[in-house]
Amino acid sequence: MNAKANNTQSPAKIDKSDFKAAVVKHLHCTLGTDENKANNHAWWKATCAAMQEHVLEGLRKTQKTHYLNDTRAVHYFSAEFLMGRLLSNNLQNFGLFEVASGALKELGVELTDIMEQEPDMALGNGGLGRLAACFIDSLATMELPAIGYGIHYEHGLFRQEIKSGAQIERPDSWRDYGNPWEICRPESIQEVSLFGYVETKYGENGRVLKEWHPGSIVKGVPWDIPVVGYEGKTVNVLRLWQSEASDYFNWDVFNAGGYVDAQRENVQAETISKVLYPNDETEAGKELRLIQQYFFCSCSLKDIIRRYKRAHGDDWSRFADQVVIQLNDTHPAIAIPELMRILVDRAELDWDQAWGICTQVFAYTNHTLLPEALEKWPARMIEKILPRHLEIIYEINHRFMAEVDKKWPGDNAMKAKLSIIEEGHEKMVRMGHLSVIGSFAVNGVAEMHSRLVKSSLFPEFDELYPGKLTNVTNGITPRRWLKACNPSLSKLIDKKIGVDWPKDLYKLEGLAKFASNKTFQKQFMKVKLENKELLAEEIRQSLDLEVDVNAIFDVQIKRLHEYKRQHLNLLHIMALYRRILENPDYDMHPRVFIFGAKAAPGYKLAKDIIYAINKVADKINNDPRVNNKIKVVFLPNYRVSLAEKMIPASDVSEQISTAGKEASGTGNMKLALNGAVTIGTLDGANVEIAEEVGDDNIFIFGLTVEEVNELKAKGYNPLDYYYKDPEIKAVLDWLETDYFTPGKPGALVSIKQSLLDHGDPYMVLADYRSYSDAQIAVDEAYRDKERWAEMAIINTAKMGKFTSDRSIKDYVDRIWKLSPCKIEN
Ligand code: H2P
Repeated sequence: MNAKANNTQSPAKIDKSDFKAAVVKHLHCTLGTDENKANNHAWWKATCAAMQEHVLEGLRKTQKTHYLNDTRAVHYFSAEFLMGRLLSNNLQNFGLFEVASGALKELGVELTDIMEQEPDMALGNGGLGRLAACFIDSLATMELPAIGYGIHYEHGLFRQEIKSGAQIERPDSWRDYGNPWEICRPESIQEVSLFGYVETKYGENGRVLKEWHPGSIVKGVPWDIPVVGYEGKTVNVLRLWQSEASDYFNWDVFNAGGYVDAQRENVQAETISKVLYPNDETEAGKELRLIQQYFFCSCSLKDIIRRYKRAHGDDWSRFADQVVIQLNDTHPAIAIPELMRILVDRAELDWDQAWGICTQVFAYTNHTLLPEALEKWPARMIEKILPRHLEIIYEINHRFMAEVDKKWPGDNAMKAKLSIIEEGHEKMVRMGHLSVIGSFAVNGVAEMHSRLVKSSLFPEFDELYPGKLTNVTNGITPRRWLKACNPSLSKLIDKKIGVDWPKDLYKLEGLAKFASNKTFQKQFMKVKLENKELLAEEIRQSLDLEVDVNAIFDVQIKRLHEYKRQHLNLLHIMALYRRILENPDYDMHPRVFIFGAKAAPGYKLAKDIIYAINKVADKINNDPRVNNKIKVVFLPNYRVSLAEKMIPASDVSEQISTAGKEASGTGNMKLALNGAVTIGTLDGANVEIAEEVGDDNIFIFGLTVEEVNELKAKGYNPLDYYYKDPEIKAVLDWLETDYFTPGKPGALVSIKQSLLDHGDPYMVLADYRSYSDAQIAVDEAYRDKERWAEMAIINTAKMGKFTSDRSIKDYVDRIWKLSPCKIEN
C-alpha cells in the first residue's frame, strides 16, 4: 500500500486536492451524508476527521518512539485543562490551515464559519486551567515526552447567560454531539477504591501489613485527547478519566434483586466526573471534590506504574529516573499518599525507600496566596473516604515533626505552624504543607509571587529545605495566542521578521527597531483596526449594540473576583459618566469598556458586580448626553474562543489587582503580545512585563505590596477615602439610589457595603485616585497616534520572555530534567 492510500502521507505533503478528498470521504463514510445535505456541523466534523487521520498517525509514531527509547516523561496532574477549540490549533500546528481553507472554499464552505461549530473544551475555571493547556502545547512543540492527566468532566464550566443584567448558569454540554478529537481507551481502564476500613495484619518478621477493605469501587475510563506540537512532529496525549460504576460490583447487587441500589451505585459512580467544580465555592460538594481529586490521581498513578512496569518489571529503583509528576496546585496533592500506599502496602517497599521515591517524583506549583484558595480537608472527611490515606498522612506528618524538632528543638509553636494537621475545633489536613513536604521542588508562577511564597507563605519551609522553593514565571503559547487568533498581525510579523517567531518568541524583538517607523506603525494599527471591526461585529450580534472602532477598546477579561477588582474599573466608568453629566464638554477620547467574566455560582458579591456592570452599561449606553464618549460592553459567556476574538482587538489591557494578590496573570501576557498597552498595578507578572517593555510603555498605578502591607499594619480605613475624595463619595452614594436600577433602589448597594462596611479588603478605594490619574494618562497617550502605535509595537516586540516555551524550558532545566525525543516523520 502506498503512503497516500493508507493516508499516512506526511502532512507537509498534503495539498488542497488531498485535503478535499479526505473531507469528502469522511462526509460520506464517517458521517453518512454528502456535499448537498451537509450543514456546517457536518462539514466541521468531516474536517476534524480528515485532520484526525494525521493527528493519530503522529500520536502512534510518538508513542512508539517514546516506548522504544524508554524516555523519562513529565506527567502533568491537573484538575483543570481549559483547552478551548482544537480544529484551528491542529491545522495551524500541522501547517495545514491555508490548505484546508482553500480546499473547503472549493467545496463551497468557509473554514472560519465551520470552526464556529466547535464547542469549547471548557474543563477549567480560568488561568490555572488555561496554563495547563498552554504547557502541554509547549511540551509537544519542544518534543518533550509528556502526558497531561485530568478529569473527563461531562459538563465543563457553566455556560453563562445574562438575563436582565444578572448571570444565569446553564450546563455546558461540550460533548453532546460527540467530540471528534477524543479516543476512548477501554484497554487502559483502572479501578479506584473508596470508603471502607483498614485492617491491620502482621506478616513475616512481624511486618505490619495494612489492608484496605473498600466500601466502593469505581471504574476510571480513559479518554485521550491528542496534543499536537507546532510543526506536527510530536503528538503527546492528554488523558482524561471518566468515572463509571465498576461492572462486577453492580451486577451482584442487581442480580440479587437490588435494582434500585444498583442504579444508585451507578449514579454515584458516574457523578464523580459529572461536573467541574468552580474554584471558589466553599462548603458545597466538598466531599465530591475530594473524591474527584483522588479518583483522577489514583487512575493516573496506576496508569504510570503500568507503563513503568511494562519496561522495568518490579524493579522500583529506576522509577524516579523515569517519572516526574508535576502537581498543578494542591488539587492533585492526594497523589502523594496514594503513591506511598501503592509502594508500601502493595509493592511492600520499606517506608523510607517509598518516601525516597515519592520525594524524587513529585514537584508542586503554587498558584495563589489567597488563604481561601489554599485547600484544607477535614481529617474526618479523609478518614471516611480514604481511611488508609489518612493513616499515611499522619505517618508522613509524624516523621516530619521529628525533622522540625531537629531543626527547632522543643519549639511546639513551630510544630503547630508547620504540621500537615491543623488543630482546632475541627482537625484539618493542609494540602499545601503536604505538597511542600512531599515534593522535591515547589514553584511560584512569577518572580514576585515566588518571592512572597518564600517570604510570607512558606518562610519556615524555605529555611528547612533551602533551594526547594523556586520560581517559574508563567507563559502562554504564541501559536494559539498570536498566530492562530490574530492571523493578520501574524502575517505582518512574518513579512517583517520572518516566520520563526512562533517557536522562538524572542525573535519578536526584531520588531522593536520598526516601532517608530511610520509605515510600520500604520500597518500595525491598520491590523488593530480590522480586528476591532471584527469584535465590533461580534458585539453587534451578541448584544445588538453599536460601538465606534475609533474609540479606545479597553478590555478586562478574567474570572470575576474582588481581588481582580473589576469593581475598581466600574467605579471609574461611573466617575467618567458623572464627569460628562456635570460637564458635557468633558474632554476625553471615546472609549469602549469591554468586560468578559464568569462569577463562581456561589460567590454572591461577584455576581452582584456582574449585575452592576450590566446595569451601568444599560444606562450609559442609552444616555444621549454621553454622546458616545463611553460605551460599556459585557460580553456573555467569556471563554477561550471568545478571548481569541477579544484579545487581538484590544488597545488597553486592564490588570488592576491589589498588589500581592494576583500570582501571575496570563491574560496580561496575551493582551500585550497582541499589541495592547497595560494599565496595571505592580502585581504578579505585570512587574516582569513592565521590566520588559520599559516604564514608558505601560501605565503603572497604585500601591506596591510593601505599601499595601504598611497601610494594613497602620490600619486601613476606607472611610478616609470616601470622605476625602468627593468623586469616590458621589459614585458610591450613586450605587445606593435607583438611578441604574429604576424602581429598585439599593439593588447595587452590596458593592458599596463591601467597600465601606466590610473594610474594602482589596483596597479599591486606596488605589482609586491613582487609577483614575493613570487612566487620564492613557487617554492622553492614545490621542498621540504615533506615540500609541509605538507603544503597542513595543509591547508585542518585548513579549519574547512570556512564551510558555520559556516556562517549560525553565521547568525542564530546574525541575524536570527532561530531554527532548525526536520523532521521525
Ligand atoms: C491562577 C492565578 C493567576 C495565575 C494562574 C496560573 C489561580 O489563575 O490567580 O494569577 O496566572 O493561576 O498560574 P486564575 O486566577 O486566572 O484562575
